[in-house]
Amino acid sequence: MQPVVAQGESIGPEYLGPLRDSAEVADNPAELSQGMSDDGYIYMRGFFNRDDVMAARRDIFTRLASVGEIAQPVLDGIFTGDSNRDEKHADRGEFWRSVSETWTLRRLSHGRQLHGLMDILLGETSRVQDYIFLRPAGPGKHTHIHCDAPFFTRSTQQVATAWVALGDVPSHMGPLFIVENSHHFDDLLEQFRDFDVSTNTSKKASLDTSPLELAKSRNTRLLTTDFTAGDVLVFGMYLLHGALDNVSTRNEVRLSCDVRYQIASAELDPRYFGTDPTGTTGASYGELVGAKAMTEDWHRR
Ligand SMILES: O=C(O)CCC(=O)C(=O)O
Repeated sequence: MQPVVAQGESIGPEYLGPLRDSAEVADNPAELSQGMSDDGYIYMRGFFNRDDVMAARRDIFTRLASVGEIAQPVLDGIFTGDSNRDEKHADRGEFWRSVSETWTLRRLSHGRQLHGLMDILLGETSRVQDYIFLRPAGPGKHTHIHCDAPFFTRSTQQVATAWVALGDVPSHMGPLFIVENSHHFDDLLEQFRDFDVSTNTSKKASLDTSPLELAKSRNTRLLTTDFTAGDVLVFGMYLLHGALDNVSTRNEVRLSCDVRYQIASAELDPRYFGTDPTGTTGASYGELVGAKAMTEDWHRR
C-alpha cells in the first residue's frame, strides 16, 4: 500500500486493516447478508465491468476537461490546477446535474447489477435514489468521519449507501475508509439517532475527532484498500466512515460516486427522488462538493 494520510496525519500499520472482499461469495445471498450484518459493510472487488466504468470515467472527465479542470488524455484524470467552470456555466447546480446524469454513470449506479445486490443487502425489493453524489476529489481533498443516518433516514432506517470507484483509487488518492466495528459504537452513534442534518443546523454530522485519534481512542482500525475501477463498497446508515487525504504528487483525481438505496415499501424522501430532487438542504445539485470548481475547498457538513 502507498502512503495513508487522514487529515494530515500519517496512519501507521497498527491502525490500518484491509476491507474483507466478498467478491467470491457474490452468488450467495445468505453469506452476503451475514457479512453485512456482522461487519456492517460488503466490499466487492471488481464488481462492475472495467470497460463500463472507464466509459463513465471518460464521459465525466471530458465534461471536466471542457471547463479546464482535467488535462488530456482525460482517462488519466489529472487536475490542471485551474478552472473556468463559472465563466462557462452560469448555474453551478445545473452544470453538476447534467454531469451527474451522464448515462454511462447512471447505467452503473441505477442498473440491474447494483440494484440486485442492494435488494439482497436490504433484505427486500429496493429503490434507488435519483439524486447521487459524484465526487472528483483532487489533491488535498478528504472527507471527515461521519455516518450517513443524519442525511438519509428521514423516511426509513432501511437505507444503504453504495460507494463506487470510477477508476483505480489507491490509498494515496484518498479512497473511502470505514472505522472497523463502528456500527457497534452505540455511545458514539447515539448523537446521530433522530438527528436530521437539514432541520437541526446547530450541529454537524461529522466528528471533530480525527481518524487517527478515533482509531487510537477506540483501539480500532481504519479499513480501506487500494481500490480498483469498478469496486463497490456498501454500508449501512450507522457505520462511521470518511475518506483519506488525496496526497497524490501528480495531481491525480479520485473519481467516485455514492448512491443510496432504500426499501421500496417505505415512504420515499422527496428530497432525493423525482425528476428535480432538491437534495439535503434544498439547493439541489448545487449543494454538492462536486458542484464546486475543483480549485475550491470542499465544505464540511
Ligand atoms: O467519497 C467521499 O469522500 C465520501 C463518501 C461518503 O461519505 C459516503 O459515501 O457516504
